[in-house]
Amino acid sequence: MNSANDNPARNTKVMNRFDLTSRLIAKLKNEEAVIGGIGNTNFDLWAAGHRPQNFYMLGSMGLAFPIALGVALAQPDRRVFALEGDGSLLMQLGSLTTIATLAPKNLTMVVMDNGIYQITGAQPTPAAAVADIVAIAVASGLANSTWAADEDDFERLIEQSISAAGPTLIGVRIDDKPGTGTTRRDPVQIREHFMHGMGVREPL
Ligand SMILES: Cc1ncc(C[n+]2csc(CCOP(=O)(O)OP(=O)(O)O)c2C)c(N)n1
Repeated sequence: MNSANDNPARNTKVMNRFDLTSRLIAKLKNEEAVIGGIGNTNFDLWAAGHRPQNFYMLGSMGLAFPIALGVALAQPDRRVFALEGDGSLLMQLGSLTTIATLAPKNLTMVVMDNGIYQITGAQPTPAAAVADIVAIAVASGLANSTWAADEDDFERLIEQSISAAGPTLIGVRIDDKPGTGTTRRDPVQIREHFMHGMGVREPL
């Protein structure tokens, strides 16, 4: 019988969202799309260096992976990364089975697991006590799902995902720090910039 102490996530290093996001952004050379989930994941994406290919989700939890799925299906030749908090993903777990079924091989998902709803006051998420998000992803059909042991492992898993035969999910344990920046809260502008970045709008 497994207990919370057997959770493989507990054996991984506690890292930092902004540091990991910056490491990811530093690797991008091919106009890859990056979708940041609500709050801290998109704040740190913004702070890591705004790019026209970044999309910043405002308002609703759990939509980074579904939006990224749509982009990955619409533009199969483009690599798509999605960053989501553990609390947000737990509100939208059905997206994992949908992604496993449609299986776009150009999609890499990163779950930033701090075990809390940091931005609303650090209430514990269910993931903190009992759930193993990577195990949930594997059971949802996403066989290529792994906890990153440390920063080097995270970078290796990101690179590996680019040539993977199917979608990849990477779980990272992170500290309780808030996001580093603040996204400009203008959804229309965010959408237009992103569509331009995806090459589906005339230049602004
Ligand atoms: C559907 C919905 N429920 C609740 C909220 C309020 N809310 C906004 S962000 C957030 C917590 C997000 O937690 P997590 O995804 O784990 O990210 P973290 O804040 O820890 O970085 C909550 C509860 C919301 N925006 N949308």
